[in-house]
Amino acid sequence: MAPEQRTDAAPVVRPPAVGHGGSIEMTLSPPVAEALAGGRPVVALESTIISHGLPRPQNLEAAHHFEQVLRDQGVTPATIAVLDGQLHIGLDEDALKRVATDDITKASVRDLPMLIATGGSGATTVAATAHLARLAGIRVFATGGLGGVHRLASSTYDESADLMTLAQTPITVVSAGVKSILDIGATLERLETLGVTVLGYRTSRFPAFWLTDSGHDLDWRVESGHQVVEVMAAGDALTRTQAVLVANPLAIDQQLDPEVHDSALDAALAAARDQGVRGKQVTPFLLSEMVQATGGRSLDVNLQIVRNNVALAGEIARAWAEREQHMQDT
Ligand code: PSU
Ligand code: MN
Repeated sequence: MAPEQRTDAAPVVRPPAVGHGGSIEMTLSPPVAEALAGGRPVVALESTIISHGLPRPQNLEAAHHFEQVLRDQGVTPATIAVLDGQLHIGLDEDALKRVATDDITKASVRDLPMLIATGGSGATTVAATAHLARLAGIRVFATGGLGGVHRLASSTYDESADLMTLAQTPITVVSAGVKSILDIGATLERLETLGVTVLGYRTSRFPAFWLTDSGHDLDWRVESGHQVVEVMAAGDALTRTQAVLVANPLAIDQQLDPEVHDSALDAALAAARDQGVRGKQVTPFLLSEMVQATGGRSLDVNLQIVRNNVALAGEIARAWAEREQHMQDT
């Protein structure tokens, strides 16, 4: 999938046609196109976290910071979004600003065809970002917390499309587990059913986003980015189509005070219930209630989580690029 270099605009790649819809054009930022063409490490980043997951103006600052963490490691960031019907893999400054300051819609994977068809714009969730990253040939993706099974799912059927997408997308996602706003046990059960490989990074317990330990045991633990890469390669050799989820916990001294966490969470869940919040508003609503209820402390912890995950994803992407290079040389 070699990008066509154009001098007047960002390079565009055309992945192979799927079905009878014709091929789709993606706009790769010049740094992303160059890194992919040169076999250098790239990490995908989602944009919903910028538009809906973090309050303004910290969100734009955070978006810059996450990208810088990768550049400092010699890894190219590819923040993904849909702008005016164009699939953008890697955002320039103007595009990042639009995602952070425009009232852009939250776009999951099912929304992508509509945005393309109508020239619309959307900030991509984990599901949509994973799908597009994969199409662009990116293997590693960092987020804060994956979506999952909501607490009242047995009556609301509210389960994030992130899970189904990970069942269909061979990509490695680094996440601090899933948020305690969700039913963590049910989410782990669904990940098992869906065939997603779950690895604890230097832990045998699934993290709970703001908290280091959800209390749920994991079957597998890895100690290094190189080990994750061995698992990815084995998955490829098996022609698996499911994702690898790397669960990266906060250090215990970085977590939100559990008492502050528990009371804020109770308040946030009660507010969502009382106000009848439904559908794709649920996750952004609960996140912003948590920021309010903790006096901003949950936000600082949230930023630390993403920073940690981005750094680990960078390490994995470097190990992956090294391995690919080695395979080519031998
Ligand atoms: N994790 C965060 N902040 C976020 C999200 C996850 O730390 O904003 C977003 C991600 O984009 C994720 C989405 O894919 O929430 C899940 O939303 P839903 O539950 O509606 O699928
Ligand atoms: Mn939902």
